[in-house]
Amino acid sequence: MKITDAKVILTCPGRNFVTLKIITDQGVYGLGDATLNGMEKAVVAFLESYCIPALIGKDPRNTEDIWHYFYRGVYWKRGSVTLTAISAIDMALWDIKGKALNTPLYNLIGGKSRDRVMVYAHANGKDLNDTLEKVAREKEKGFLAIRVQSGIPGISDAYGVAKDSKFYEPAHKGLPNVEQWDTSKYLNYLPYLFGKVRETFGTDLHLLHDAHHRLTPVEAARLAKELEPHHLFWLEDPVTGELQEGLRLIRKQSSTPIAIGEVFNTIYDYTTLITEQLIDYIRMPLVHGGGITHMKKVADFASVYHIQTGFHGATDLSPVNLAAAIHFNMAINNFGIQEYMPHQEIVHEVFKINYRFKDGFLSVDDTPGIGVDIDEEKASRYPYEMACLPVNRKTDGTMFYW
Ligand code: CS2
Ligand code: MG
Repeated sequence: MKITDAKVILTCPGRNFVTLKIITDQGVYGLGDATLNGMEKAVVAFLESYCIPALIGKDPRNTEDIWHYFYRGVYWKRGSVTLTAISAIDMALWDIKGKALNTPLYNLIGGKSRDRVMVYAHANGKDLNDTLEKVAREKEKGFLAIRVQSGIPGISDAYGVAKDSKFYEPAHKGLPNVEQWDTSKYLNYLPYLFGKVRETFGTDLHLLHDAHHRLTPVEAARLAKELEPHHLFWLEDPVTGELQEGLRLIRKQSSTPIAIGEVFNTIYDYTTLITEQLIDYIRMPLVHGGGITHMKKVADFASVYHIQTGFHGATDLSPVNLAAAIHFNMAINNFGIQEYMPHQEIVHEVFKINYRFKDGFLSVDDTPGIGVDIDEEKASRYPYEMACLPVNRKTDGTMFYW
């Protein structure tokens, strides 16, 4: 079997998505998600200028060798752009493998450890009452786990809250918007917010929160400790991941579970965090974490340290990634939870999906491979529109983490 062609499909049905399509001499093709929110064209350039020419003629079944060709073989290693391209290639090759063997992807990863995967929704309110209403709405839909984000009194643009009541999408057309941050106001408000959520919804509902990389280790330790009585499912990205040892302080101070790594791209970002058991969930998704080939190694390594998966699944990761993630999560033993922000209906004009939501879980059908297809004609109707993620400044004007 040989790769005869490959192309990148860049489309913008409501937001930009990058999809790699790899075509073989036996008429079978595979799809891989190559979307990197706000940096889409950098991935397109790497795929088109280097990866695609290098793929032609290779046997698509050789997933392990091809992964290393593009990881070990590329001198300038690691980083989100390189690994998103490698992830897309890997996803597409596994899609081809499943189609060629006429079996769904989960069967190639380990078969079924479960029939469906628990997911969590997003409740983003502009203030306390709006947040409680949004939690109630997601609970009504059947979600058993809900990420709670709220506007913070005194902060004009808190992370995770839509400007108006429409769909939350952080990337905006054109150059970055400037958002505002005040750690002290945030830290003073969060315990109160979660106390009210627990008071209103009781203790069975799984609650999650994303600090979005914005605390120092000692601030994160304070927050994790003060949230302990509310038994969060996890506190996400409490600190930026560059300083892995920064998580030691949080671990010493609190039993609140920690999830980190949606911006990570290889196992090397996790070595201290995993071997010192500083975290409880790995967030690194297939689309940015090296695809199935690499993420299986990461998940197996993490399982030795009682760490589970908790893949990133925001709307800026495409349906191809989400379907592949469901297959992966169905197969591995140490699955934790899957983020699920449903894409806007317009996205499903372009991507034909094979997964469905029921009673708080997602499941896929037995279509061979990943099971998602893309309608290239429809995709061509939504041309790319430059959009950037915001930047973030403290109230004194200091540039900070977004
Ligand atoms: C967030 C994301 O879903 C999450 O946990 O961190 O919404 C993140 O802000 C976006 O994916 C960035 O593009
Ligand atoms: Mg996050």
